[in-house]
This record gives sequence, structure tokens and C-alpha cells, in this order.
Amino acid sequence: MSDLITMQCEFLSPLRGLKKVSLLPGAYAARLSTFAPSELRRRWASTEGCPYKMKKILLFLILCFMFYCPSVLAQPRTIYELQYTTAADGGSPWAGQVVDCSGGVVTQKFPGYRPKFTIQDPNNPDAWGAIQVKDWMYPFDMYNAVAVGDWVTVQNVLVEEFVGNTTLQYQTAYNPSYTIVSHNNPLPESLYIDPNDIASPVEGPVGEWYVTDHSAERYEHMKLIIDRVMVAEMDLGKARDNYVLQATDDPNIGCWAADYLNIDIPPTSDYHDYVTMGQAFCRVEGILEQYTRPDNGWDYYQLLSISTESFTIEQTADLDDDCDVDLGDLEAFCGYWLAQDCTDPNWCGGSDLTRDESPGMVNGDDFAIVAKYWLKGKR
Ligand SMILES: [Ca+2]
Ligand SMILES: [Ca+2]
Ligand SMILES: [Ca+2]
Ligand SMILES: [Ca+2]
Repeated sequence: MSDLITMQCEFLSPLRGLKKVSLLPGAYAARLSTFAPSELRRRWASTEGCPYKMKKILLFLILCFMFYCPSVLAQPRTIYELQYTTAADGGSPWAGQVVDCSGGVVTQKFPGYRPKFTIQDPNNPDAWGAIQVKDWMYPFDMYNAVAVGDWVTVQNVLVEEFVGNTTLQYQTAYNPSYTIVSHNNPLPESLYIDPNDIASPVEGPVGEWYVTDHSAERYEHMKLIIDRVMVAEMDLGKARDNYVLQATDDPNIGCWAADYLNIDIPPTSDYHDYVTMGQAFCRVEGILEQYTRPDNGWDYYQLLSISTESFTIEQTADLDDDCDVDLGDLEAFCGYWLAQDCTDPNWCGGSDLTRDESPGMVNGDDFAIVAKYWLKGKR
């Protein structure tokens, strides 16, 4: 056996790219596991110099090792590795392969026929940092076990492009597993982007909508914030539940959004109560999802709100109505310092933030609110 393990066979050469090597079967198999199937076939076909019997023995050893020691073979991939792509269609280079993923923090969960959740790796805050996990294994033990804020890793999951979204499919056929590494992690900060960073689709033939700029692919399933937008159109998209969030100062800038993930929408509505035509928001926070069904005339990205907290209509302590809290607001606040005649509706220029009596006054209690929200809304 030891002779077999340490033999120097020409068979090793095409696989390792070396003339003479000695390897334990485990390391050998681990090395092989890093090759794509097509590359393995090519290299196997090129081992003509190796005796057929020896090739069979080596193959047997490798398969034995792969069967008994899968955890040694596994090379966990980061979310970034699974998502990053330069492909024009935005597809993951790992699509179709079964992988382990070092995972990230659960940012939202969505029940359904096949429940799903999103994990985001805070180590990649700017792009390619999040991915969707879908549980196919009834009664959905994994989905039920994980909570928002858990850091979750998954093993033996199929990478699949599902209607435009890179998805880790948790399916019986691949003997998957998961690990909750830790609980109560802070959720990754949402990334401020311009609404135009999520290009809106344009209507091709009537009723068909395709996005021509797929640069938002890098944000797929990440937590994002856009600010200073208003609802400009509704009832768009496949489910007639998409709306346009348009920059309040430029009608040419906007993106598509939807509320189907939102835990606070009324049961009979497609929209959160805040989403009405013309409604302006200081900020809208959400998770980006793609919807691609070219056969049905669709390819677009949509910002999905998560809860009521996803929407900021007015920024608390923003006294000069520019959606942030900074020196301009502090200056306005100081102009009313210790005023004692604050009444509805002006409340001393908004500086009586407590509004707990009428007439009220501007004092330390109000300043505490300014301090609490200081710099909120600043990019
Ligand atoms: Ca995509
Ligand atoms: Ca993707
Ligand atoms: Ca302000
Ligand atoms: Ca007050």
C-alpha cells in the first residue's frame, strides 16, 4: 500500500502539473476536488502513460477517501466567491456545483412553499456580499432553526441561478447540513446607493420589461438604502406589485421596488400602507432581488422593503427639512432654546421635540432627542 501511495507515476503529472510527486490519498483527493468536472475529464484523458490497472487503483483510493472524508475535501466558499462574476448575464461561476459556504448573518426570513432567507457577510460591505438560501426539506428544520442575526454556514448545497438570483439550494439529494455559528450578531449596515445604481427596466415590446444595465448585480440580496425618493408609479411588474421610487429632485432617476417580503403589509394588500402615489420618503431601506423570466417578458431588479422600519417618511430632529440631522438643525434648535410658548402645529419650529405639553418648552429633554439622532441621514 505504501508503495502505491508514494509511487511516482506519470498519472500524477497531468493532475498536479509536476513531474514527480508523492502524495497521501487524502491530499491527492482534496487537490482533485478543486478541479471543475470538465477539467478532471480532460486531465484524466491525458494520462495515457499510466498503466490502466494503476489508474484504476488510484481512482478507487480517491473515491474511498471522498466517500469517508467529505469534510476534509470541502473548501468552504465565501459568499463573495459564490456571487462575484464578470459574466454578462450575471450568473455565478459556481452555478450547478455543490459547495460549502462560510456564510454570513441572516438578515431576513421569508416563509412560503419553499421558505428562504438571506445571509450577508459583513466582510464584504460594498458588493457581492449577500446570497439567498432556500430550504426544500420539509418540515424545514433549517429554516425554522435560524433566526435573524444568526451567523449561519451551510454545507453541501447546490448553487443555482433561480429567476436571476444566485441561490443556495438546501436539498435532500446533496445531503446538506447547516451550522449556526453564533447568535445575535448585529445586522450588516445597509449600503447607501443612488437610486440609479439599480437601473430600472425599460419597456421593450409592449408589456415586456428588461433591464439593460445589470451593474446592480453586485448588490444582489444585500441590504441597501436609497434616500430622498417618492412613489412615482405603481402596479408594475410580473405580479403588478412593483412601484417606482423616483428621486425627489430628478424624474429621470429611479428604481423599482416591492413590498412582498414586508412583514407589516396588510394581508389583503400588495403594498405597505406608506406606499401611495406621490408619497415622499427621506429613506427607503431594503434587500435587492432580481426577477428574470425572459420567456415571460421580465428581467428587472427590485428593492424589497422588509418592515415598517424600512421606510423613513420624516427624519426625527430634522428641523430644516433636508432629511438629515446636522449643524443646520442644531442652529435652528438653538434659535428656540428655552422657548416656552410651543404649540401645535409649529412647536417652535419643530424644536419642541417632546411635544408632551401645550404650550411646551425647548429644553434638555428636546436636546437629548437631537443628540440621539445626530448625523442620522447623513451619507
Ligand atoms: Ca442576479
Ligand atoms: Ca448573483
Ligand atoms: Ca436637517
Ligand atoms: Ca420639549
